[in-house]
Amino acid sequence: MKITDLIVTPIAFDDPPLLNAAGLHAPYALRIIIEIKTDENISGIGEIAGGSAALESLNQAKAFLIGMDPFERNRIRIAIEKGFEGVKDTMNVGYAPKNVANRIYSALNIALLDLCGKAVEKPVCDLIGGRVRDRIDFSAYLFYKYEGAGGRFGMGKDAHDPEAIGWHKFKEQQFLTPEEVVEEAKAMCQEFGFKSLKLKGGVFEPQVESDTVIALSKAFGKDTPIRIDPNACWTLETSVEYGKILEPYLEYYEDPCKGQEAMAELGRLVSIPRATNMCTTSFDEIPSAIKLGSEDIILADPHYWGGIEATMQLGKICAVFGRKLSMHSNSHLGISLMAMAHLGVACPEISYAMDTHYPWQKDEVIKCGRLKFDDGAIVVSNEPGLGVELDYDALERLHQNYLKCGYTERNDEIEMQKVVPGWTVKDHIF
Ligand code: GKR
Ligand code: MG
Repeated sequence: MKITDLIVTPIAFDDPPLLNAAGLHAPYALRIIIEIKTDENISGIGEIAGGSAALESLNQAKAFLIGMDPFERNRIRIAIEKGFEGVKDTMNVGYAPKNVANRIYSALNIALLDLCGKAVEKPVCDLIGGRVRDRIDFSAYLFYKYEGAGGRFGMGKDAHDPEAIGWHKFKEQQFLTPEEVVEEAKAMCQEFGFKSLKLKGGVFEPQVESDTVIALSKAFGKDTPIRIDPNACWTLETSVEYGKILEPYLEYYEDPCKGQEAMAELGRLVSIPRATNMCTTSFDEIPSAIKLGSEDIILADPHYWGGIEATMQLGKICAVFGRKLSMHSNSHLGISLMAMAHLGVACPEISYAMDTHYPWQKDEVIKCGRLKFDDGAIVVSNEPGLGVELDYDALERLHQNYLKCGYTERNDEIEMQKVVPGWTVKDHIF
């Protein structure tokens, strides 16, 4: 079998006004859908974060793929690594891998595994060693949020989708206080069955966010695991102060402060497990992470660590060096959810409910429409590949969204400045 084409399609889908340490989500989230085609009429699909650098690099990657056998994933990876050697990733977020090759190969690896699975009629989890479980739990990803639906309905009181029902209607409300976040958590858990909670912090004064964690714990009880992620905008001192307060409530403390040194020092002063998707984000950073002791849990992500197979290897490395493994996420659709789920059922080292932004989205790009959570988990079937197919009409609609929406990069800081003039990430330190 030979690869004949790589089709790269940028898309934009509705994203509600969620708040984080970098600012505010724009009304549209950007992703790129790829499809690798072969001379045997079998193709594989993948999905990664959007932006012009990734778009350009994926289009360049085509040259390294054409004519290759999709089963030769190691050769393809080496060709991509050589082809993009030294090219820095310009993605505008702190947790992005430092080089383009890693992110581009991540997307290709997911699509190649989907393709190979479809060719041999096996699910992706079987190609990476086989499943160790049939279902993988996800956690409720809670955000402080302005009122509105995102997309063409935008933000604010008049920005509601008249057709939204159930959870989608509820999620258009504002969630800004501890009490409102408890309501959000209850509604999300009721709809999807999640049993763990993650609060995206780094938005308000730490006292408000600490009160929110405590309110969640009171509402859900001590047996519900809770995490907070201020995305490194708390100083070490603040992280220690609130770490001590939150010790009895947290399952893990995700990136409160910035950098491996500060996270290591935090570990000496506070006894909650520390997790990261910011200070240790690639294999290159593991030696210093181990030397310093900067985290207890690495939040893996097959979109950043070099794909599904590389993330399996990360699991083994984590086990050797006494790290645990959980999962990071970004605004995404069903192809990514299934890539994460196949990894989740196959990787023995993943021992926490994984993050997903999926409940915040409404659009889909796959034929079966929105994927369903079964009591908080995704059940991985024996369907070949990732088990999902591209819906070309939906792809075209979301591509048109991309062309019309006027966004080509994610920039939460600029979005926030539209609401709070002069707001900067640099000054947003607690
Ligand atoms: O979507 O606002 C967001 C998150 O803050 C995302 O950008 C982060 O990558 O989910 C993330 C995390 O740091 O865990
Ligand atoms: Mg995080």
